[in-house]
Amino acid sequence: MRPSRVTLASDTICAIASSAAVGGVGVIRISGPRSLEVLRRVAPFMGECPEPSRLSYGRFRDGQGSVIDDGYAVYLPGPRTFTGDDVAEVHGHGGAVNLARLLRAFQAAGARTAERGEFSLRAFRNGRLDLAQAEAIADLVEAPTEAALELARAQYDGELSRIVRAVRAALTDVLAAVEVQIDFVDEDLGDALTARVVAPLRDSLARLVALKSTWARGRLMRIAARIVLTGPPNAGKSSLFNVLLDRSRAIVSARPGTTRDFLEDALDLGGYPVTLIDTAGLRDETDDDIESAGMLRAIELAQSADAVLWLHREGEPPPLALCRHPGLIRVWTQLDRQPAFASMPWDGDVRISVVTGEGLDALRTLLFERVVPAGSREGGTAIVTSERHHAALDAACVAVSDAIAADERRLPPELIAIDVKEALDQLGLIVGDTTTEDVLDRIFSRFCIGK
Ligand SMILES: Nc1nc2c(ncn2[C@@H]2O[C@H](COP(=O)(O)OP(=O)(O)OP(=O)(O)O)[C@@H](O)[C@H]2O)c(=O)[nH]1
Ligand SMILES: [Mg+2]
Repeated sequence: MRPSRVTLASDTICAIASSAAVGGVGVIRISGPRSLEVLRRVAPFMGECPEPSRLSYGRFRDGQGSVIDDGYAVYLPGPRTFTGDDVAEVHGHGGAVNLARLLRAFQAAGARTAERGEFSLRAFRNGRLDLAQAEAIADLVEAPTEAALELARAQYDGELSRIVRAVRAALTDVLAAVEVQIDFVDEDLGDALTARVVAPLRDSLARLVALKSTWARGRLMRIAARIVLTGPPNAGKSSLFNVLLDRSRAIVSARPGTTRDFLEDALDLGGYPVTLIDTAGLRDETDDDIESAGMLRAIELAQSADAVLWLHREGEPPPLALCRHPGLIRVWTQLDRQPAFASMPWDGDVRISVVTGEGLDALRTLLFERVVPAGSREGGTAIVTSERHHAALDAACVAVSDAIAADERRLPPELIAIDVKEALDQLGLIVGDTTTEDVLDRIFSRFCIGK
């Protein structure tokens, strides 16, 4: 079994903080009480007591004193560092092999390799960040679109936490008022106390419900919607796939049955990450078993998709399996080849040509509307983007509703107190005040090493 993270908190840890891939500069980060000692062994040019927060240039050496790289080093004494511990950083040359060698030098000098998310976990434990903020770091580095990045930044800046803390503070006051009722059970404290309980409970519930409702948008930011391109062979699915992705990703050819297995790629649809999937053309008959396997996959993928494009050149209807799909969009393709159709009335959704670009903006708008429900497009940046936070908010809403109902039914204050405490605990899970060790372990182990 892995040792608990708690017992390791006093170690000095090191990791490659930049990407280990090829890059001009690579960063190694060290954190812990022995950071300076470890740094001085690898970067002797730092001297006995380097000036804090100041970059110095020199050569890095391994345990035998051989030069292994050169670059900048900096020493950042705690507690006003990212982790709250003493921290050191070196900026050497980038590249996996070079950085691995530098890292080995730090290990030989006495630092242990950090576990996933261990820097962020330390920042959390040392009170530099709350849990929602620490989680936002992982979201920030993994953000698939700028809009998702924006939300991660807002959470990192504490926007979500501020609301959660404000509601927790209000509920803590409510709990105090309820406990007074418990203590003075024989006296009739009357309306004054009701005002200190019911009104703030209702206000808290409204705020929690509003915050919870942002999950509709946050979820779409986190879990890419799936859009599947279907249609008869040669309809132009792969051509549209390439145009939407803005690169030649799929093979396009005038030969029907070009695409067989499906292809998928990530697309930024008005700030929302989506997965676009190109599939094999659907036709009634084929004696090619590979093609029919491809067609089966196409149908399966389309059935479970958030949106399905049915592309066709001649008004062919979608197969029965798809025609009731709620996210179906019927697209008449290759309009430039059939100018006569352009003015004809038609009950499909959009007509396009990838050659002239006609209809493509309308198609993008339609896709956006189909994938992102109207109610979830607006809103500030205090958005719930985590399943975990959503579950806690949900439970907190239930608990506060129960407390309100208990008060209305004049149930004993002890029962109201139980509900309010439950809500407080649930909200505490979001900011990390009531989170257990195994939950912390699970959260931080999904981080990258070096974060
Ligand atoms: N003129 C014109 N040709 C198009 C257009 N879209 C596709 N084509 C052509 O139609 C042919 C078939 O295009 P693909 O994109 O390969 O069609 P597909 O639906 O992926 O076909 P399969 O993979 O075989 O199912 C190619 O020769 C394309 O160049 C269009 O908008 N205008
Ligand atoms: Mg194709």
